[in-house]
Formats: sequence, C-alpha cells, structure tokens
Amino acid sequence: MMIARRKLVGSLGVAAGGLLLSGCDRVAGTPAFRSFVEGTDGLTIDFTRLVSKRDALAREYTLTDLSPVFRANGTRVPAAPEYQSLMANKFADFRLRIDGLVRQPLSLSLAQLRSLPVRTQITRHDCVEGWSAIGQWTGTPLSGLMKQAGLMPSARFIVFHCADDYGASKYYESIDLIDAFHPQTILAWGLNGQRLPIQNGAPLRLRVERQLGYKHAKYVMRIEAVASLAQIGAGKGGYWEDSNDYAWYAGI
Ligand SMILES: Nc1nc2c(c(=O)[nH]1)N[C@H]1C(S)=C(S)[C@@H](COP(=O)(O)O)O[C@H]1N2
Ligand SMILES: [Mo]
Repeated sequence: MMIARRKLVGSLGVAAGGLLLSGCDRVAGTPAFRSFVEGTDGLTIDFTRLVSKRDALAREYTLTDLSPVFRANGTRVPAAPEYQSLMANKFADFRLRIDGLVRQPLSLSLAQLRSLPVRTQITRHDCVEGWSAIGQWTGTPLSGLMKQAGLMPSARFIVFHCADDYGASKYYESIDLIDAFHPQTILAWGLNGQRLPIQNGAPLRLRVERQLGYKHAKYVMRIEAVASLAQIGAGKGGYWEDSNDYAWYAGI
C-alpha cells in the first residue's frame, strides 16, 4: 500500500511538473485538478503541494501568544430582522445552507455542524486597516462540508453570503477551491475557547488564514458553489472588492 501510494505520488510529480508552467489559475481550472479536489482519496493535498505553495500553512501560535482582546471590526451586530430573530433564540433555528453547484444541497444546524470533525488553530488575523490580533479559532474544516455536498465539476469558487447589510447589499466574500480545501480553512463557532461572540461573527464565520481580514466572512448564512463570480455582486467576488477595489486574492 505504502509503495503503491509512493509510486502514484511520484508519477503525479511528473505530470505536475508540466502543469506548473501553465500557472496556478489555469491548473485550478483543469478537469484533472478539479477531479483531485473533489476526490476523497486523500491525494488532494499531495497534488496541490506539487503545483503551488498556496497550501502552505499559515503560522500557528500558542495560548501564551493570544491577544488579551480580540477586537471586532466592521459589523458588530447585524441589524437584519432575520438575524435578529435568530439571535433572540440563541441561534437554535440557525441553518447553514450549502447550495449552488453541488450534488447534495445541505441545510445544517449548529448541533450538526459541531458534530463534524473539529479543528482548533491559533492564528494571527491581519486587517488591511493596519491592526492584527492573535486568536484561537475552533470550527469544522470547510473541505469536509464541500465533500459532503459534492461539488460539481463546473464549480470553481465558493461564495459566502452573510447576514449583515452594507447599504443596499449584504456582505459577501468568495474564495477559490485551493483555499476552500486548505486544511486551515474552517467555519468557526468558537473563539478563545468560548462560543464565538456576536461581534466576531456568531454563530458561524469563515477563517481563511492565508488571507487578510476582510476575506474572513462573519455571520455566514449560506455557502454557494459557483462557476464564475460574474453573477455575484458587481462581479469582483466580494463586498470590498466590488465597492472599493480591494484585491480579490488578499494573500498575506
Ligand atoms: N459579514 C461580515 N464579515 C466581515 C466583516 C463585516 O463587516 N461583515 N468585516 C471584515 C473585516 S474588514 C475584518 S478585519 C474582519 C474582522 O473580524 P473581527 O470582527 O472578528 O475582528 O471581519 C471581516 N469579515
Ligand atoms: Mo479588515
């Protein structure tokens, strides 16, 4: 088994060597990449490691590094009536919807989400406005949810629809499949060993640790798999991207 696997990875190395030249974005769009990302055979990580460093881990810290206070930024309490009534009932009626280009749309309660594999990580959050904070996040890897929903071959981006209003629209963000399947990309319900505070995105917020703060969607209500970002907002993939020309890929 070990030998067979090593052989397989070795031959992938040859294939990936050629793909490297064509650039990360094009690789991500190839059927070969997509079938690996979708696969449950455990080869996904090996493969992406060969084609790019996008799956490198963000630095993780220890409990002694935690910031005394993890500050909040942007929305601190969504005013939308839908959110207000969920909040009044302590999110007992909250359901995360996962839909779009998936074989099996999902609707999951917090209890169901918490029964999934758990990951805890201590990372540094960097806001584009010039502050950072180290916090301990607990949640479930997005990759597991994507596998459960079953991405269709045409899916290329994952969109996060949030509860909070920003003028005429709600906050939204998006990531590609490399980040969606990154091991540190989680949907978090815990911060510093406590339930995620409202101001930090309760009941559920995205952590996408290789990118800047504005990508980390708070108050996530719905996750949509799409083939293109053209139909989302003004087409640049996120609230700040569309309104203020922020970079869509905000790598740290
Ligand atoms: N839904 C939603 N997500 C959001 C924001 C927001 O206002 N609404 N602000 C973003 C910005 S700019 C940052 S820095 C972080 C702040 O997260 P925090 O409030 O937990 O510090 O959330 C990001 N995600
Ligand atoms: Mo930010």
